Amino acid sequence: WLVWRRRFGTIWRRNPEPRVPAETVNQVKDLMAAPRSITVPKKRTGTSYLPEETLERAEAGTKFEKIKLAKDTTAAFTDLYEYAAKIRAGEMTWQDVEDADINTRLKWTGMLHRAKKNPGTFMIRLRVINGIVSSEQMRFYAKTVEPYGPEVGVVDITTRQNIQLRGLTLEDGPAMLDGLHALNQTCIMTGFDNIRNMVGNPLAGIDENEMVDTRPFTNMLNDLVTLDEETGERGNPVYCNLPRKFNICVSGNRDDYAHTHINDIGFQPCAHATTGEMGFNVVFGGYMSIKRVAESVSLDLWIPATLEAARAVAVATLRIFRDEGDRKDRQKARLMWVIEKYGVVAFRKKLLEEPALAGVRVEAEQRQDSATYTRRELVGVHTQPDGRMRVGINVPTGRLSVAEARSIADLADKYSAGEIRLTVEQNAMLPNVEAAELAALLAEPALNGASRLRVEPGNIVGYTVSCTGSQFCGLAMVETKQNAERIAERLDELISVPKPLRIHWTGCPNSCGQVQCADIGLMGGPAKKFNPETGKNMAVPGVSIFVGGRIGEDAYLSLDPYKKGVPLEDEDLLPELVAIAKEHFGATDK
Ligand code: SRM
Ligand code: SF4
Repeated sequence: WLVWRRRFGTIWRRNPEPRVPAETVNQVKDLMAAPRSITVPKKRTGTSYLPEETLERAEAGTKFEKIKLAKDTTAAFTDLYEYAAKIRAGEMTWQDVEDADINTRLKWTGMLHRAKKNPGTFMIRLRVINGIVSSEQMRFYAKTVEPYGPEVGVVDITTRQNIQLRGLTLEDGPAMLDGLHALNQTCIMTGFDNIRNMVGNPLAGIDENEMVDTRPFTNMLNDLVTLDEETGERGNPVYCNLPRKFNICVSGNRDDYAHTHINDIGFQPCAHATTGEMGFNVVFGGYMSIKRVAESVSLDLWIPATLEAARAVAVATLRIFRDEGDRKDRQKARLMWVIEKYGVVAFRKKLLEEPALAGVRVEAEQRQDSATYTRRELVGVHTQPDGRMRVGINVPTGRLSVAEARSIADLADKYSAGEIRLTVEQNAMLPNVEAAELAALLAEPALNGASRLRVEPGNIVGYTVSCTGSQFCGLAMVETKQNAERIAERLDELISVPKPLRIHWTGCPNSCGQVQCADIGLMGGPAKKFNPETGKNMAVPGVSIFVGGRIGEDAYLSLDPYKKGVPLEDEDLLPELVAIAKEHFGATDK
């Protein structure tokens, strides 16, 4: 009895007499009554980082701001597991999940509900840092989507050098997330108001013209977003309540494969004019959207190419963006609008005053080497500085079937020590292929008809890019990937072009397919066509055509459509494309 009482006595006694001396009790009471001078640590959430003024604007903001405030987005990291467990236990279905959770907050776990096109299934947007994937990860993607069948269970390479998996159900989410984490990859904080995949140089480390190896930079930036510095856990609450999406990329050479001109922050490598020290000119505010497409602006700012300096620029910019970005109008909530609110000169001053940049050496923008530079191609076979080969493989419109994903993994294991690289043109590459093994690689059945993968796809098919389109995207006005693949093949039968013809497709004006950057950009939209049966012009799916976008050092965004309302049928579109290819890109009939 005594032993038992010593252990459980205080719990067992119904009315335990106070054991603390009365004097101490009174002291505690006084302390509680006194005005609080000690700050009680708040639970660290996305919202807890917002200053009072930002919080007020968020409270009066869009419905999405209210969703983020009603329940902090950091809750999604545990909600996913709880919902999945309950669904598996038969206690609820996905339809029972609160709308704001399933369609918005779960995006903080990288799971994007395909509510309109495939209700109950999710697209998973990964973080493929610098576009580098291992064969093991590629096999994991294939295994993850396989159960959902060939129509829905596909692996897409995206225009951010990234991967999206399709078909997953909510109850399968935790196993996918845990599996990814076990392979040192994540998908958290990739959708909605988050910082997207860190795009880098697909040739990092194997580049004869490399100025900066982008891999440490993209890794550092990825950690900044996805790791909580205080706890070491996944998900940094500091960036869990941004006003809108945010894009960062790091270029490693003059080719600018990462597209610094259309990212919110773009690091452009450039040596210091007097010392020769390698650094970055940093450009800001580039973006594309339904209402506005803006090229990045220079703030006349150069930093040394150190992780500390690049991190400081990102932290300072994100702090301003998070706290000062628009919360009332999502069309004005991108970084460029904050820059314009201040004006470029004042924004630069503000940025440099940020605590994160204290002690960081910032100089005026350095002038890039003026010698003419020719942008290099990524598709096909190219020799690396060490004599080995990089082999760029075309993945038509970035879509990989389960079998194709496994083929790439097998090829990587056999020829490139298990390494695969992705490009923003939605293609793949095998680096470090031994010259002696090249012939065997090029003779592999997977690259010669056994799958859609090809090393020599020609100047049209190999350079066709396409956004997701209406098959899975609820915002799409037209189907894109299938049209893009077919039109590229048909054009290739009709014409020859002397150099790559970059045709980009995008299903709506959000321009995920970056049509303004393309030689020829096709943006889904309304069109009319004469219908002989009714004798009237009828509404049909169509495209607006953009011509003359450029990428690389000489980047140019083609903002105004060349032609609008072209029906999306081969008999209408093909002649238009042939004519444009002949007039502007030196095409000749085959
Ligand atoms: Fe995008 C929204 C797909 C790159 C601008 N984008 C969407 C959503 C999430 C809409 C939705 O919920 O369905 C699309 C998902 C469809 C799906 O099922 O795949 C979607 N965007 C894509 C991807 C997959 C296109 C592709 O096939 O490659 C790209 C994924 C990149 C990644 O890995 O993270 C993708 N989106 C882009 C880019 C290009 C880029 O980043 O270089 C842009 C223009 C650049 C930019 O953001 O400034 C882009 N996506 C948008 C926008 C317009 C943003 C804005 O400020 O208004 C939306 C709409 C939105 O966010 O409200 C959007
Ligand atoms: Fe969807 Fe439009 Fe983006 Fe294409 S451009 S993926 S249709 S949002």
